[in-house]
Amino acid sequence: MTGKFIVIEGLEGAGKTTAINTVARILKQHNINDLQFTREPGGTPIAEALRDIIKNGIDDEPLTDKAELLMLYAARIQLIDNVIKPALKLGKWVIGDRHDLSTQAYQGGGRQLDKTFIEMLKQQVLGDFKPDLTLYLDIDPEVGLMRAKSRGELDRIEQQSLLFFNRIRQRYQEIAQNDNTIITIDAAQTIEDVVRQIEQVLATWLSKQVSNV
Ligand code: Z5A
Repeated sequence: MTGKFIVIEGLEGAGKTTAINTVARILKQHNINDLQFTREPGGTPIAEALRDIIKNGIDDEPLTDKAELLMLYAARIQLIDNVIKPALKLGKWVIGDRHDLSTQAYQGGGRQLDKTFIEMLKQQVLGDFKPDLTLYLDIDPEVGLMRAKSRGELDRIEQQSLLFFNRIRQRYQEIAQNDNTIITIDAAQTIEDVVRQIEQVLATWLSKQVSNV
């Protein structure tokens, strides 16, 4: 099998860290050991510098929604061209903590940036590149934010209103319903049940990949 790109998505506090560890463990059980982990925004020195600006801003200068969007795509293409595509070419499997679906949900749904503008940018920057599988961890924002808060200070994006996060969730759900490469996981379950659901979903998906070879 050649390398595949699997992405974990969801609101803050959805449990992406546990999901990433679960996916890695299952892949290893299937003798897929050559793994590359990525996170977005970030994952290269330039993309990490952009992540810092996106998450924390600089001084009191307001970061406009469009500038945020452009920085996200700049960081993404640095990561795709310099890390993800070379890894896939070498036959590695890439496990991504967020990818373009986050932009559709946060900047499209949350910030309500123009859909056509985002689509045009996506097409120009990413072309046909997309994950082979996305696991979307669906969580009520109130529950997710409570979990995230228990870890400490909230960043620039986490300080937005609940309405903002409800719009993000709605956009995630709409896109997931219409894309069969996205599988929704109920992240409100106990960690043990989330892990079990991911194990089942991934085992089924992997068996289909093997039979497609
Ligand atoms: N962003 C964007 O706007 N547009 C984009 O295109 C991209 C990103 C790519 C990245 O920040 C920010 O950038 C993010 C979206 C935006 N901002 N916000 N807000 P980040 O990487 O720092 O944050 P994150 O991706 O949201 O990560 P997170 O907050 O760490 O979420 P998580 O990884 O899902 O959380 P976790 O660490 O796995 O779990 C949180 C806690 O909950 C932890 O203590 C767990 O033990 C607990 N937990 C997890 N699952 C459960 C269950 N099932 N029950 C009970 N407790 C649980």
